[in-house]
Amino acid sequence: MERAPGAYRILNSENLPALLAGMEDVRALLGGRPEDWRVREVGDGNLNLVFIVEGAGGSVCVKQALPYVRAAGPSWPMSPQRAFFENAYFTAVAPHVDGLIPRVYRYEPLLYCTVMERLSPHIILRQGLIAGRRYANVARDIGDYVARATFFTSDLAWPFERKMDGIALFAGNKALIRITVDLVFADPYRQSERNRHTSPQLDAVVADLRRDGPLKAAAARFGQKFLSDLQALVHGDLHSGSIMVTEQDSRVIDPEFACYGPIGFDLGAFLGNLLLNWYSQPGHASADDDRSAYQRWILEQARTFWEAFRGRFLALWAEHGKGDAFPAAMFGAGDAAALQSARSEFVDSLFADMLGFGACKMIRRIQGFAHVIDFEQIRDADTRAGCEARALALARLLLTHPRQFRSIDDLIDAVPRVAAEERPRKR
Ligand code: SR1
Ligand code: MG
Repeated sequence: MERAPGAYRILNSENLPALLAGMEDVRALLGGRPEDWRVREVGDGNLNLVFIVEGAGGSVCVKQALPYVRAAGPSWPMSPQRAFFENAYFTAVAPHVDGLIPRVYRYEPLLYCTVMERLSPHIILRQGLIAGRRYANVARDIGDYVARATFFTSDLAWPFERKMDGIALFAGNKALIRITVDLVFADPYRQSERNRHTSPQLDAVVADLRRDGPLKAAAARFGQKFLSDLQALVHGDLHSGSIMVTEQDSRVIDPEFACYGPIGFDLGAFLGNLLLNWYSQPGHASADDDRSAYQRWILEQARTFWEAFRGRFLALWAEHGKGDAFPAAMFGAGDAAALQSARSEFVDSLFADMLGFGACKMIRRIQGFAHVIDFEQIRDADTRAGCEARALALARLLLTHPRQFRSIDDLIDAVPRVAAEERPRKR
C-alpha cells in the first residue's frame, strides 16, 4: 500500500504503451511493437479511467483509479486507494469463484492501476438488459457467485481469526464505504446538492417519500446493518453495470467498493437493479415489442438468481461448514433437524436483507446522485418519470411492509401489481 511521493500520474493513450511495454508478460501478450498498440479510453463509470489496449497478438484492459470522482471532476477528491482494495478483493475470492471474474495480469500499486483480461465479446449486462437481450446463464451464475464469494469469506467456512484479518484489511476502504453510507443510505432521503430526479414530474413523489418517517427508519436500519453486520467480504457494488456477459459467460468486475458487510447487500444490488430494469422496460418498448414478454423473463431471472444463491449457499454450508459459526462438532446426528432449521432461518434472513437492500438501491438510483441508464436513456421525461414512480412504489412497499414478502413468489407477484396500481399523478 506504500506510495512513493510523485510516482502517481494519470494514464493516457500516450504514456500507457511505455508502461505496459515494461511488463514482460503483458508485452508478450500484446505482441508487436508498443508504438503500434491501439489505445482507447472506454470508461463510462462514475470513478475511473478504463483503457482497452490492442496489439498484434492480443489485448488487455487497464483500469486506473483517479484521485477524484470522475463523474464530478476534481472538485470531489477521492483517494485512488480503491484500486488496492479492488485487487485485494479479486485475490481473496479468486480461489472460490472459478472463472467468474477477469484474470488479473498485474497490479501497479504506485499508479493504482490494474492490467487485466480484456473481456470480449462481452458487454455490460445493463446494456444487454436495456436492449432486451436474454442471457441464459447470468442469473444462475451470479447467484452462484455471491454464494461462493460470501460463504468462503464468512465465519461459516473458517476460524474467526481469518475473517478478522480480512475485516482489518478492508476496513481501510473507508473512502468508498463513506460513498455508500452517504449516497445509498442518507442523501436520497434528505435534501442534498448531489441529488437529482426527473423534475418536475417526480417532485411530489420524491417530496412525499422524504416525508415518510417509517420508510426512512427502515432505510436507516439497513444503513446501520450495512455498517455493523460484517457477515462476509462483499463486492459492495454488484449492480448490472458490474457484470459483463456473453450469452454463455458471466464475469463480475469492479469490486472497488469491497468491504466486510451483510451478504444481503450484494444480493440486493443485483436484484434491485434487475427490478429497476423491469420498471424501465415500457420506456424501451417499440411498435413491434411492448417488452412484456421480456419483463416476464426478467422476473424469472430474479427467481433463478435467488434459488441459485440459496441452493449453493446451503450446499456449501453442508459440505464446508468448518468455521466458528455453527461449529460442526456441536451438532450430533440427533441434531440434524435443528441444524437444518437454523440454516434455513439464516438463509431466510438473507432473503429479507436482499429485499431491503434492494429497495434502498432502487431508491438511490432514482432520487440520489448516481442514476442508471435503464431510466436515463428514456428520452421522454413523462414516460421516464412514470417508470421511475412505479419502481419507487415497489421499493417503498418493500421497506415499509416487509412482512408481505416471505418468498420470491411474493416479490414476483408484487412487481407487476404495483406497476398497475401506481397511476401517473396529476401535476
Ligand atoms: C461517486 S460514485 C457513485 C456511485 O457509482 C458507483 O457505481 C457506486 O454505486 C457509487 O455509489
Ligand atoms: Mg463500478
